[in-house]
Amino acid sequence: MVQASENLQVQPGLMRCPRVTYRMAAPKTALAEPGTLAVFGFGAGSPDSDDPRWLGVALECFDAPAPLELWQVDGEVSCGRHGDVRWSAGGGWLFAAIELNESAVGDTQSATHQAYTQLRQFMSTRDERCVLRIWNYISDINHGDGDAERYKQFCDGRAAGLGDFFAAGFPAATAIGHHHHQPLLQIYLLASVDEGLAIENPRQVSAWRYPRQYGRTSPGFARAMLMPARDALAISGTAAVVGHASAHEGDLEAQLNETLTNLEALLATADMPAGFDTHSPLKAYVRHPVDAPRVRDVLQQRLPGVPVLLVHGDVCRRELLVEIDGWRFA
Ligand code: 3EB
Repeated sequence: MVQASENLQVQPGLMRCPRVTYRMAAPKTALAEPGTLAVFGFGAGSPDSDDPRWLGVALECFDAPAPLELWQVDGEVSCGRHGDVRWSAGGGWLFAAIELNESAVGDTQSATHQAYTQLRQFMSTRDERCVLRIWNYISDINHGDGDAERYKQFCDGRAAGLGDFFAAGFPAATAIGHHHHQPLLQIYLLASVDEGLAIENPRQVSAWRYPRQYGRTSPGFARAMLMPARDALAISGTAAVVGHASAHEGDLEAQLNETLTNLEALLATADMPAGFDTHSPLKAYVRHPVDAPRVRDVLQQRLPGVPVLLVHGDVCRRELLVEIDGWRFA
C-alpha cells in the first residue's frame, strides 16, 4: 500500500531551475564555485575572462560598480566551444552564447541569420533540446526607418536562421539595443532536457500575431516560460504594450505602471504568487540615461527589496522608454 507520506516524497524527476542571482564578486571566484553554469558582467568596465561560461554583456549598468549575474545548477558543469558558440552544461541544463561583430559578417540581417544558424546547429548536437529562454542584444536597434529599421532586419535574420527550430513553440525572449562602440550582436540562451510551458499575456496580442505594421516578420517569442519543474517563471522583455499597441507615448511613469501591470498579469496567468520578492532578479532596460533615477525610485517603491539591475538599453519600438524582464521563483 502506498502511504500518503511516500506520495509526498515522490519527486517529479524534473531538474530544478538554475538559481539566478546578482552578486558583487570577481568572475574568477564566481566561476570557481561548484555548479556555476554562466556568469555575466555588464558594461565596458566589467572584468574579462576566457572561460566559455563568461559573457561580458554590452549594456552599461547605471549602478557602479555593477554586480555580476550568476546562473548556478545542481551537478557538475562541463563547458566548451563549438564554432563561434560557447557553451556549458550541467544538471540537465545548457547555456549557449554567441557574439558576432556585424562589421565582420556584413549587415544585421546576415549576422543574425548566421548567429541563429550556428546556435541551431550546435543545439542539434545536444540532449538539452528545449530552448526555454533567449536574450538578444543588438547595436543601434532603432536605426533605419520602417522595414529597414535594424530591429526589423534582426527579426528577418532570426526567423531565417531558426528555420523550423521553434515549430513546437517559441521560447521566452528579450531583444534590446545596446550602445557599445562596436556593432556587436550578442545572443545567449538557456535550454533544458525537459520542456517548459509557454505563457501568454491575456492583456497582449501574442508577438507572433502582431499585425504587419510592426514588420515583415513577426517576432517569435513567448511572453514568459514556466520552467519544467514549475519552480520558476522566466519573464520575457515586457513593456507598455497593450493589445499590440504601445501605450502612453512620452510618459515614462505611465509606461512603467503599465509594464508592472503586464508583469502581474503574467504571474497570474502562470499561477505564480503575486508580486516579486528578494529572490526574483529583474532587469530594467532604460532608453534615456536621464530617466534612470526616476525608474530606480519608482521600482524601489513598487517592488521593495527586489533585486533590479538597471541598465542602459533601447526597447525595440522607439516610443517605448523602459522594459523589464527577469525571473519569478516559486
Ligand atoms: C514587445 O512587447 C516588446 O523580438 O524577441 C520584447 C521581448 C520585445 C522580445 C523579441 C521583442 C522581443 O513587443 C518587444
